[in-house]
Amino acid sequence: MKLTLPNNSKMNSKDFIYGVATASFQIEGGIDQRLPCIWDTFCSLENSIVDASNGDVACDHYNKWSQDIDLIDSLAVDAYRLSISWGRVVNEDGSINEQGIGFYIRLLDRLITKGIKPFVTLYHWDLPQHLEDKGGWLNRETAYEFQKYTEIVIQAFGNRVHSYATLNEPFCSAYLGYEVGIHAPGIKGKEFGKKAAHHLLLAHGLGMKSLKRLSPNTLNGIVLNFTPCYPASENSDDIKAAEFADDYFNQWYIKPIFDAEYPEILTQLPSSQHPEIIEGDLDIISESIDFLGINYYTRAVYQADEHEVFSQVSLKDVSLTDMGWEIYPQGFSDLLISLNEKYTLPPIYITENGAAMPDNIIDGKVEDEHRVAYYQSHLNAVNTAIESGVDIRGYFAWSLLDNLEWAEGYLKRFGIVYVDYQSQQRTIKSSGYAYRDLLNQRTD
Ligand code: IFM
Repeated sequence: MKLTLPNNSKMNSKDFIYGVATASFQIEGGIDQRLPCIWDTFCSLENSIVDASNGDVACDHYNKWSQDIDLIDSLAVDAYRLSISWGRVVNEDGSINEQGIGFYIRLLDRLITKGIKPFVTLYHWDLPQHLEDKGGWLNRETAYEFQKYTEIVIQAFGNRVHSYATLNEPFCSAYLGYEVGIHAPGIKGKEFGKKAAHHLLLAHGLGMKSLKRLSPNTLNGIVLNFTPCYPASENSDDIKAAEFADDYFNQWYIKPIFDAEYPEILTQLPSSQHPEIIEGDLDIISESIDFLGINYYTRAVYQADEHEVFSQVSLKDVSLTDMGWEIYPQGFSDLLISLNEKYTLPPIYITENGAAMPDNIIDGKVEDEHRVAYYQSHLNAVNTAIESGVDIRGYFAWSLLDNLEWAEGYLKRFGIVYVDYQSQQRTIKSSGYAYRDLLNQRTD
């Protein structure tokens, strides 16, 4: 099966950037050369990770980075989105870990030699444990520590980077990590989620200020994930429930950036759940950005709930990925179009999209046609949004490699390249070849 786009699609142009994405903790391993992070600690807790695994080796990218860049190059992509491990580049006393910086500099230099644009994410969830010990994202000071770390990275990397994103998916860090506790650091309590979110957004704003000052020529922004919320029925209570959920899970992270305020539902939340907002915070958070990264995987459907305002409905007879997430490409175009209507957006890059599928390697091949179908329908959805006037400049497949899927361990495979975790052998899947062929057929 091939991936194709309509002849007249802007996505066929070589100006449209295609890439693959990864994150440090999910692929690197090499834990002896960095500080412990909250995910190391979380993985060591009983019953935190489905297969009781950890990031000690992961895809051994720390050692295999050079051949992984050859692999990326062989996929004909324009860009590679990676994240930096904070605890690999900054020591506990705030000094620079030259060995860690050197690792990334070699990697960036190799990408540049190959003509691949580095899209660097500064924070993809691996907070150094010593900062968590001081309160992590519940401690306002962590936002200022992030700014210091950002400045170290910018100065060390010089002009090697094409684009910087401050944070990846602050919703996941805040809600999954500090409210429902299914991600590191595993803290549970409604009173914590929005507090952590505020400090993450503050970190983003402070980081943006440093990026603008010290790295004005890179494309600087943030990556947000969205799971669009649909009502279970036309009933007005269900519609209100879906709107509330949307504000709680999605708009909460974008509205302060573009409108310098939290969604109106803030007033409906008990004061124990309110973040502590100091005067000037929202001005910092709403620092203008050069691009918005959007990650999309699925949608969610909600109904009114007399106890909880909203509850999620599990749909029957719909196609699911191996994560149990509904395959709903229309949610992607609906999302992009609606965000474009609600906010005055800078150019958008789709920084993640992809699917976990139960892949098997047979006779040295992984024929993941379901994943190819997922990519096709979601690329079409991006094209639909572009045709409706949304300014989308790029698309990154999640993920380059099968990797550590957080609390799911290594059981869920998102890669367009299969990883045998015993031998660390990489095998390009059918989806990887289809993606490469799509990119190679671009003409202008
Ligand atoms: O693997 C994750 C990634 O780290 C962040 N976005 C969602 C992906 C799939 O769950």
